[in-house]
Amino acid sequence: MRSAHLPKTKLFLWISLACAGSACAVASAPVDGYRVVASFPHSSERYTEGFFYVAGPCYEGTGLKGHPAGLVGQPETGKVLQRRDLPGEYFGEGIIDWGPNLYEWTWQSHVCFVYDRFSLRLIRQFAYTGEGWGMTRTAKEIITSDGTDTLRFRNPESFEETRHIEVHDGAQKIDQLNELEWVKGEIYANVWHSDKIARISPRDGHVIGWIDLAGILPEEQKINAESVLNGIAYDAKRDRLFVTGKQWPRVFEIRIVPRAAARTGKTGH
Ligand SMILES: [Ca+2]
Repeated sequence: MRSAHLPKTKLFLWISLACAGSACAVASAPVDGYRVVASFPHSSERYTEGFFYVAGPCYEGTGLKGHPAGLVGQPETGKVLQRRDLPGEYFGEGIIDWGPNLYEWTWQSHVCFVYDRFSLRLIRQFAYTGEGWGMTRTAKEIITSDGTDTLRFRNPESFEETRHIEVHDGAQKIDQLNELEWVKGEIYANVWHSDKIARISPRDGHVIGWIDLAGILPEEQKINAESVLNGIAYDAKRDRLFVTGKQWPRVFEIRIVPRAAARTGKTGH
């Protein structure tokens, strides 16, 4: 175990960094920091539950009953270009594109809506069991979270589960996995009520590393205790990584850097 060889002071730091909401664990995976390279406006009205970027616009799914919607936005200005409100009884959650379509699922209603991505016209809907939390996709599959340590891979044509993985850092289960993003062959998942993003192997669910985003949004800019990190979007074409949170006033473009570089201001490579 890597931490067994660390001095006591470093071991304490290691344990502290590993505490992510209820998923407090002795981490065996390394912890990186971040550098903000740009930031953009984001409406603090939006209770972000799903977030992704594709060829120009960014897409956002928002929750809270009475305000749930699928939004098409302009990343640089935060301006909403199109929106599709969900009926008031639904709580919107994760969102992805699939070909010409847009999928948006719901927290406890067991309904995934499928829209035409360009007109936001409703095309069909899927039913599923369990809760809906985060959603992302690979070239062939949908990946979903449900607040546990389990990530499910789904057939995009049927929404049926094809396999699942259980996320763990060493022997410790990592649960409360929420918004997701597929980044260069890894699954990024932010852990609910924490500043941590886990980088997860899609093969066996082991945590490859952590990104600690502590301090990215000043505490005084958080509306309440639920105003937490919950949005990861990746622009694969330009290798840009964006994060935001529930009712956060900004979207941050970040670069992952070693923690030492994050503290000293040196970006390194
Ligand atoms: Ca995402």
